[in-house]
Amino acid sequence: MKSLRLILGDQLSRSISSLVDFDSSQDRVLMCEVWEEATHVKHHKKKIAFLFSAMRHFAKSLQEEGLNVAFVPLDDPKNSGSLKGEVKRMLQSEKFDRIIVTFPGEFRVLEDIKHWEADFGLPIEVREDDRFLCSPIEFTHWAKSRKQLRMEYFYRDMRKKYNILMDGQDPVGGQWNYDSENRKPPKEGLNVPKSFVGEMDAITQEVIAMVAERFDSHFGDLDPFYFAVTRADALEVLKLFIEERLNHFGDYQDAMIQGEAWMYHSHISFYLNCGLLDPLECVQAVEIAFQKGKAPLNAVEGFIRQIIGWREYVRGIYWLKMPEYSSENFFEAKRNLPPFYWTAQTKMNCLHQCVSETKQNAYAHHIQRLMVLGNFALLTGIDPKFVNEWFLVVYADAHEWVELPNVSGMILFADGGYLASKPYAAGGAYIKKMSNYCKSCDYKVAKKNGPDACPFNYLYWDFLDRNREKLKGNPRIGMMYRTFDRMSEEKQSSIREDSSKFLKDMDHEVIV
Ligand code: FAD
Ligand code: DLZ
Ligand code: SF4
Repeated sequence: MKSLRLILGDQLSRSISSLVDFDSSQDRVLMCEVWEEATHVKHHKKKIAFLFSAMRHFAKSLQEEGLNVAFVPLDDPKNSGSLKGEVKRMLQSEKFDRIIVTFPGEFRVLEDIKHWEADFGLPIEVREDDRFLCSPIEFTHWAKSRKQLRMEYFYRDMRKKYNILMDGQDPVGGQWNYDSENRKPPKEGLNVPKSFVGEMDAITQEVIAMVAERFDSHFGDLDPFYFAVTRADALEVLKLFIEERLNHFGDYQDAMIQGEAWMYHSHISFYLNCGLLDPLECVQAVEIAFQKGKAPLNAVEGFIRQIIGWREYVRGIYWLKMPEYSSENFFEAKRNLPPFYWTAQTKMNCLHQCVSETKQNAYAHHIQRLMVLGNFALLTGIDPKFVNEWFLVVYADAHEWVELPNVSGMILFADGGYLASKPYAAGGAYIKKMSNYCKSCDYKVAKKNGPDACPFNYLYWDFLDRNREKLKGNPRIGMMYRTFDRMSEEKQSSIREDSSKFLKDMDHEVIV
């Protein structure tokens, strides 16, 4: 059976299920750079350049191996602009018996593919994406047997299933989770290692020039470009992480330092999500480092939890809850996204730093996304639709299956508590503790009210106050309401007035 095997931009793995049983005597691979995928949201320039360059390198490596690959570059004059259009063009030029594709990373794309069989009159085989450690069906079974979903229990099952950091039936070290050891504030004089800088070969240079020209109106800087775009370089990023950063990953997982965009994180999400790295190989490499005594348990367990726990858990929720999940809005938040999410022009130094780094790197680490950028969107009641779009645009690792649950579930609590047990809302004290941003801020983090008080401080209480009806039954928030209710009336009025003025200014695009 002659098969057309479509490889999408986030399926750059040699072991991808759509390439298994490839028949070199007649099959063809189709890969295409298409306008629709690059612009259905206006992705960060660096993200487009990264994915296009990685796609071109992957296609080249398949060709060098002898596979018959049709690669359609964006600037091919015949490029129809859509995945479906390119499959159609291929079918018009050559006869195939079936189309094979691996389960895509986005509901929108899956829905489109489902119609192809009827539209093209050809069988289409959608194969499972076995790069993930838990299939959507397995996750659905797991979820159905529970009243409440919690990542921690899912994670423990994954540890057991894949025998990772296990000592028989027990977790290595006697504890499943070492999170309480992973919240050290940044100390003075930390010497954060330099991050990976990939070599820009002719392919990458050509892609960058094209992106500069065709996607000029998109957000973000193209220079400097440092991403790995081949599997060999992505493996080098992983190796450097294990050798130079893993040791401190646990301790400083939540820490933020001005000017240190990369901290002790691994920076492998881009490569995991487009297929250049395999999650299990990363986890096993880190486990081996632990067994050789090269890294402490709190770092190793914390890292492994992110990958076999959070990463798989959010994907499970995405496929379980789509399409309704994309329109959840528990707090009925309606506010527009303030312009400083694009311009970085704000007096709040933490937000200024995080947006500036995002613009430059198409990367921010987890706590910047969660406790600064996300926390602000939650407290100020920005419509989840706009917040999701922003997060999908700006990060080079952003694909809807992972972005949407993190934004709607983890930061905005838009699903009413399906993914997380309480909103991750916090005042300025948390940012002060975990960063040095407040030292260079126009606002004073120690002040609770007044024009120079840290806005996070009053916005936090105002958020709780505004959403009392929706949150009062949450046992994890009850204590905060008791604290608010003990405040004097005068203090409560100041919180409401400061918040109202701040939000009004923000809505009128006054620089806040
Ligand atoms: P590390 O801190 O080194 O962690 C190791 C790996 O664990 C990551 O590479 C990633 O694959 C995985 N991981 C860690 N946390 C999560 C998580 N919450 N969900 C899924 N995987 C996780 N991650 C994405 O890959 N794409 C996104 O679009 C994305 N959007 C996010 C939006 C918000 C609002 C938040 C709070 C988090 C988001 N994350 C997303 C999760 C996390 O912030 C990134 O995976 C991480 O910052 C990537 O950097 P790193 O590779 O250095 O991660
Ligand atoms: C993110 C992205 C971009 C920017 N461009 C393409 C592209 O031109 N061709 C392609 O096959 N994939 C691209 N991707 C990744 C897709 O969005 C991803 O393949 C779908 O979301 C399906 O998972
Ligand atoms: Fe951010 Fe408030 Fe600190 Fe300024 S004072 S950096 S706004 S937390």
